[in-house]
Formats: sequence, C-alpha cells, structure tokens
Amino acid sequence: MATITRAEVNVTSPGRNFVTLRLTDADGTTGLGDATLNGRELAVASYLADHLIPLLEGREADNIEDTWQYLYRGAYWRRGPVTMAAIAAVDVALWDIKAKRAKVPLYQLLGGQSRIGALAYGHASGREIPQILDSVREHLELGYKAIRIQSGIPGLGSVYGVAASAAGGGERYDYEPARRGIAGGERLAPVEEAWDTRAYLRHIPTVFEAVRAEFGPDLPLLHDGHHRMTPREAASLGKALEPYDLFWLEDCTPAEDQAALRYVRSQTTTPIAIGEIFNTVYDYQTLITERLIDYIRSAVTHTGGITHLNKIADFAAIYGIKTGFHGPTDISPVGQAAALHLDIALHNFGIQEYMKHSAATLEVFDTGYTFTDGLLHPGDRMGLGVELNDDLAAKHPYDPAYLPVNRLLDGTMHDW
Ligand code: EZ4
Ligand code: CO
Repeated sequence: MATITRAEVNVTSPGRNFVTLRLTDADGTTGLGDATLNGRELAVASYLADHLIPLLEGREADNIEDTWQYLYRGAYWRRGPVTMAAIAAVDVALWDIKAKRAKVPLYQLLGGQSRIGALAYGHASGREIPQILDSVREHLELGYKAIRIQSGIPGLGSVYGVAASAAGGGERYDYEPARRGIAGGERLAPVEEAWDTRAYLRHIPTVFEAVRAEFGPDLPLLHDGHHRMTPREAASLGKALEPYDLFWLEDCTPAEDQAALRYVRSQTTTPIAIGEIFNTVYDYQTLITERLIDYIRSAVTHTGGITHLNKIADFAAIYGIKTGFHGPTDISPVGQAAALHLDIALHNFGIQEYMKHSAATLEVFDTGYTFTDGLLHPGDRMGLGVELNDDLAAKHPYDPAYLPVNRLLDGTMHDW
C-alpha cells in the first residue's frame, strides 16, 4: 500500500498531439495513463490538472475501483469524452503502478494470457482501386492478417481514411486527418471535405469486388462508414457487401442513436461494429442487450480506462459480442498498450486495430509491445511496458490541430 504523492500532465506533439498523465506513489513507483482526445487535447489536460489532480494526492494508489467510482460519481456532471478520458488516464496509471508493484506485466492482473497474441488489423487505402490493391499488398508484406479498406470516391476530393500519400512507402504515417496549426503557419481551421452518400454507396461494393478478386476469399476485410449513413443507407450498403464477406462494417450510422441499428440489423447479415466515440457502458446498453452489434469499438483511453472497459467487455461477452478496440495513431502508445493487455486477457477478444506510431512518437514513448506475423504482443516488461521520455517530449511542444468537417455538395454540414 502506498499513497499517490505526485501527478503530472504532459502534453507533447511528436508529429501529433498526445496527453499523458504520470502518477507517482510514496515508494516512487510511477504509472502512465493516456488522456489524448484528438482536437480537444487541452480540455482534458485542464480537467486533469485543474480538477482531478488536486483530488488524487494522498489517495491510496491500490484502491483503483474506489478511485474510479469517486471520480465518476463525484463529478456529478457524469460521462462525456473529456471527463471519461481524464478518468481513463488516472485509472490506467493506477493499473500500471499496481502491476509494477506486483512485478508482473499488467495482463497478469486481468486474468493472465487467454491467447498467444492479439490479431491486429491494419489500414489499407487509396484514391483509386490500383492504389488500394498495392496498399493491401504492402500490408500483407508487413505481416498483417486482417486489413481495413478505405477508398477515394469518384467526384470527391479527400475522403476519410485515405492516406494522403499515393501508394508506396510501406507503413503510412500520413493518415492522421487532423489539420495542424502553428507548424503549418496557417490559421487553425478544420479542413472542409465534400461528401456524397449516393456516390459512396455506388462505389464501395466495386472496391471490395476488386479486392476479393485479387486476394481471394480468405483474408479478413473491414470497412469504416464513419457515421455518415442513415439506417436505410447503411442497410443497403450492408446488403451490397454481403457477397464480400466482411469481418465488419464499422460506424455505419451516427453513433448517438442506438435504436438506428435495429433497422440495419434486421436487413443485413454483414457484421456490425460501433463505439469508438462512446464513453460509457450506457452508450452500449440497447446495442448489447438487443444484440444489435457484433463488436465493441471503444478505446481504453476514451471509455474510463481498464476498469470500465473491462466491465463493458464482460457485459458484451454475456451476449456473444466480441471486442475490436479502437487503435488509430491518436491513441498514444500508452493507450495502445493498455488495450493490448486487455486483448490478451479477455476471453471475448475479437480483433485489435493497429497503426504503427511514427518514429518520432516511438522515440518519446519507449514501448515494450511488438507486432509479429499479424499478432500484437504486450511484451514482458512490468506494468504497461511503456515509459515517457520527458526530455524528448519537451522538444515537441503542443501544436493545435482539428479533425476535418464534412459538407454535402450543396454546402450542408454533414457528419465527418
Ligand atoms: O477517425 O481516431 O476506426 N478508426 C477511426 C479513426 C478516427 C480517428 C479520429 O481522431 O475511425 O481513424
Ligand atoms: Co472508426
């Protein structure tokens, strides 16, 4: 037993912004938690520094559940991405400390190993079909055994999920859609993208037809609809993609509306995944109890940490629903490691999203996890297995950045 004696928030931008909390206990054991919320980083940094850290000093580091309940119930204004990312950072840092004190990798405290590694999916993309096929090939060469496919749409400019570079270049570090401010010397405003759902619905099945024709029926393929369709449009896409046997169709409708998935579910057998922007189990209550989805997409970082996501996963398990945790590069290596420890331990693990972080990011965050032959391994370091180098972090000051916005062709604001 030891009390929390120190808490520091670190904001660094080695190519993109990350917010990290470090807690230290009376014995000098440290733990890290990820609090990165793409485009709203400083709101979480302030929530931690101004509202949570004053409550943490002197608390017992071992009492993780009580601390979680204290911060969740104690806020009165519950839930929301800012609050839940801040609570997640505290929670993960406490799990890191507890595992280091026990001298075990964190997954040992979550039930031990249920599998030898976590199946990961990578992101292939391209503006045109030939570039997409090249991108799939590159991912296969890198060892990926499951691949997400995102495509440009004829008549539209930049589209969500398509890497900025053309094919070539192996692991893509240029996928990050948030526009940066100071470094670009520009006035900070989100990029405005144009969107046409009918063009998208016509084009996407032709992409999957080409990918299946080239790579055969076995390779697990995923696709992200990024919240843009109505239930009827989503049902129509799900049906059109049935011949290509997707691993999942993600975020097909705007995520606030759980009941929207009833219609989609009744119309198509394409597996459904949702939840990267959810922040508590209540966002899933209808979806899980009515068995409207197949995979939960939450990130440890945005869903109250390991304590809460573990409960969501157990709740989902009762209904035969699996995990597919969010893992884009805006989850820091600390958040990615936390997901991996859960992936290894949970019985109802499904798949883990994985995009390798940039070289600059991996200098600032020293990581113990590895990717080999399509599987992610949390490694055998004590705790989470990630350390933050403060000196290197300080070389990359915060750089404001916003995610894009989306407008229909007539200028109407749409979901991005
Ligand atoms: O657009 O995390 O499935 N992954 C995703 C991500 C999100 C980004 C937003 O910051 O949808 O790429
Ligand atoms: Co997504």
